[in-house]
Formats: sequence, C-alpha cells, structure tokens
Amino acid sequence: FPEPFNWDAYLKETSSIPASPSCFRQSRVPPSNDFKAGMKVEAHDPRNPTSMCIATVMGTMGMRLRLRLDGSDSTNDFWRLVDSSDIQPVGTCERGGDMLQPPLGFRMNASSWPMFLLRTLSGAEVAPALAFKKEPPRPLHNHFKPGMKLEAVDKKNPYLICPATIGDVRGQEIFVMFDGWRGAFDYWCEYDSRDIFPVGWCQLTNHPLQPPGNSFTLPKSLIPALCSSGSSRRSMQSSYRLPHPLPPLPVRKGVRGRRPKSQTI
Ligand code: MLY
Repeated sequence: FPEPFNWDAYLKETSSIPASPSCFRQSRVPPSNDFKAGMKVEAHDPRNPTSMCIATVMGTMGMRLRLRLDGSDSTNDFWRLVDSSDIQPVGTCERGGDMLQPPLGFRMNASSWPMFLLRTLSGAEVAPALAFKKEPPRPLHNHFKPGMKLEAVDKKNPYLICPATIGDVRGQEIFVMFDGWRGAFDYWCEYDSRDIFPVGWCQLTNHPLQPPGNSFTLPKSLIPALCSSGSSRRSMQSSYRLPHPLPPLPVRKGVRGRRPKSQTI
C-alpha cells in the first residue's frame, strides 16, 4: 500500500520551494462543492468553445466536476472547477437571448436537436444557482520562477493531479514538468491556467494527489559519479530539457520500492 504523499518531506528531500499561492488563479479559501452526480448545467463545449451546451455532472472530486455533454458520447468527458467561468446554471443562456447548441459530434440528426433538448431537460435535476461560484481574478503578473513546485492537472489523464515543477517561464507562459515522468506529460500553459494549484491544494479540497513518478533523467555531469558508485553504463542517458534548478534526484528511500529495470534510475 502506497503511503500518502507528503509535501513537507518531499520539499525537504528535494530542497525545493513551493510557488506562492499568490501566483495562481485559485481562491485562497476553496469554495464548497455543492454539485451532485446527475445534475444538469450549461457548459461551453471544450471542442467548440463559442457554443453553450447542456452537460450532466457525472461525478465530483474535490472542487472539480466531471462533465459530459448531453448528446455526445462518453469518451469526451471533461473536468471543470466549481468556480469555472465555463459553466453556468441551466436557463442562463436563454435568459441572455442565446440558444443552447448541440455538442460537436452530436450523435443524432441535427434536426432532432430541439426535441432532444426538450426531453433532456424535462424533469431533469438542474444544479442550483448557489452551487456556481465566482471565478477568482487572475494575478496581475506571472510570478512563477523555474524550480518552484506546484500541483497540476495531467492533461493526458485529466482526472489526475500530480506534483510538478516549473521548468521554464516565457512571458505569460510557464512550462509545467511532472516530477518523475521524464517529460512525457509536460506542457506549456498560461500562468493563470485553472489547471494548476498551489502545493497543499489537493489536501485542502479533499482531492486525491498522485505521488511523483519514479523515472528521472540525469544531467551528463552526474553520470561519472554514478558509474563509480556501481550503476551500469546501460542505464545511463544524457539529459534533455532539464529545468533550472535540476529536478529532484531519485534518492527517496523506500517511497516507490526498487528501481525499475529500464533506462531510468
Ligand atoms: N497510465 C498512464 C498514467 C500516467 C500518469 C502520468 N501522470 C501522473 C503524469 C501512463 O502510464 O501512461
């Protein structure tokens, strides 16, 4: 059984510092999650953001909602925070004189959309207006610096939030690197992305936090030292896309069991 991930110990082991909460577009005191599975909301279609659709809350995790657009298939679920400006109460669209749209890839004939919508909404439980929270303002500037730690959504597996490190900063953009995953899941995003959180956010909001992976790539400069300490040459690999300062070294005793046999250490 994996022990729960402990940020304090990890920050110490890696001698790193967390990005200040003031860097993030997240509320200091996270709002409650008053949504329930089955409730209907209006949501921007992630694949066609100008159109407003009807979505069903499929589940909740911490302050996040797993949403599915009504009339689309189950393979395009997406996640939004309860204080996301991408969601609003059912009826908002119509009150503003706009029309709800079928999702991209609507699984029926377009002509059946009005009837589908009527059926979808008749007798449906809609999320109460009070469940929707105001989106926090964006910080005025990008305060992130390379090496700072954070918690970030894995965009390839968006139900996961994982420990990460700022690898680079360019203007309004930051490079998010997932600790222990050798770059495979890293991405650039805006500093005010809603998918990044201060250290401790998962614990605060009761959302699971993945432990770091156990694959690391070492800079060339450290390879001779390792060779002499008995590692085989095969396991060596030159560095790529290393952040400054360097990512944590994989010397966490007993956290993830033995090293994998692969090229990783
Ligand atoms: N099954 C997936 C999970 C990877 C998750 C990586 N995140 C946590 C950065 C895979 O191994 O591809």
